[in-house]
Amino acid sequence: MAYEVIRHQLPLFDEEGRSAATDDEHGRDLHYLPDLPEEDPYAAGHRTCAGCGPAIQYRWVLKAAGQDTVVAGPTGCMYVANSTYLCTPYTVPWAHTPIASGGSFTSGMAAGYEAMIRKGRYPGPYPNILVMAGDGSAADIGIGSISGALYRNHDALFICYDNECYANTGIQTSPTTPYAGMTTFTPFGKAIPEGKKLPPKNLAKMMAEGHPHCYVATTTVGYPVDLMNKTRKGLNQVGAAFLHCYTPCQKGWVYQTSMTIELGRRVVESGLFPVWEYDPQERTYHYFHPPVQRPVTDYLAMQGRFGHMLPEHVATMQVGANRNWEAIGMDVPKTLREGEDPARHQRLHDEEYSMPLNRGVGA
Ligand SMILES: Cc1ncc(C[n+]2csc(CCOP(=O)(O)OP(=O)(O)O)c2C)c(N)n1
Ligand code: SF4
Ligand SMILES: [Mg+2]
Repeated sequence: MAYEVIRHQLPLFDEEGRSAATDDEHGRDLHYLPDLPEEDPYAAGHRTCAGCGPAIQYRWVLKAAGQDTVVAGPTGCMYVANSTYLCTPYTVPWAHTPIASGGSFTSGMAAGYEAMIRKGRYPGPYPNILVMAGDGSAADIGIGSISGALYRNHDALFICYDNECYANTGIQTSPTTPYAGMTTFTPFGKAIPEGKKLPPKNLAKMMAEGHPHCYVATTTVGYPVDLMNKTRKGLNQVGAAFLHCYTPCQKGWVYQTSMTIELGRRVVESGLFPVWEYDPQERTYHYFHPPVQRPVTDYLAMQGRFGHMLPEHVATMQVGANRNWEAIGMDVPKTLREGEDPARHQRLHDEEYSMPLNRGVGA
């Protein structure tokens, strides 16, 4: 006899007033998160850097998922810094996987739970099953195993926490490192003054276009309610879902540790990381149109990894951002179009955006 597989349906959070700071009854500032769940499956006590974007993402994703959750984590900062011997921040079951096998390991977990529930060997309900893989894993070394899991439509949520580098091994370039982003493998110099020459891999669009039956979305740590709701939508989907989350790495990007959330908003407001959702039923994309449109310099100037950029590199970056604005159906304001001209940035470079000497990656 086969038993029925009962699945959770997690309610969505209210998005109203998410930009308003509120105090709860205890006087703690919950900042635009009025519904923040008290439960913390990713508790304090890990060893990530101060201001670590991936750690913030882990905390919010697991708050959204709740206690009936099992988590996998391929090798990367969020494995190493969270699994010190005899110490763990997780209050839910967690397992490490090799960097290449986040997708296959997680699909095995999903298939195993389904089989055990059907055979009456696990009482259910079907738990929330998710994996959070770095960009080196999800966009590069382990992309095949995640694509396979999405294609086979295992009932789990596959998340890429994207800090745009191989952080754990010393800030090397990954496929999502942006154009001109300095890493230890893309230093700038006379031969290659921009540092990184290639544009980033469009991971989320690859996943949506390549697996049209899956729920796919992008988000950033700048929009906590959006991140938590997309986590819940991905888990509620019966079948595979993929979430690509922008998560700043203060060590690799060289910025003030308090600016992680601000960067998560500015990258969207400067057109460099479009936030969207792909609906597999309608087969359509829903794009978020931010209320503010900024020049890319508002974003670049906050980070030491871009401190070497010359006017022509900034102009190239603005060209990419402007094409993104057009792709998501927004007008490109005149000032942003003017930013496609390197001569405009020479003045900004001389007068407004002279940054302190770059201290180097990891300093
Ligand atoms: C097959 C394989 N190649 C290389 C490594 C070495 N390695 C361990 S962690 C890591 C960086 C992973 O980068 P990412 O997935 O982006 O996670 P992050 O460290 O940035 O959090 C690498 C290359 C490995 N563990 N396995
Ligand atoms: S190096 Fe970057 S990703 Fe790794 S723990 Fe530090 S801030 Fe987080
Ligand atoms: Mg990474």
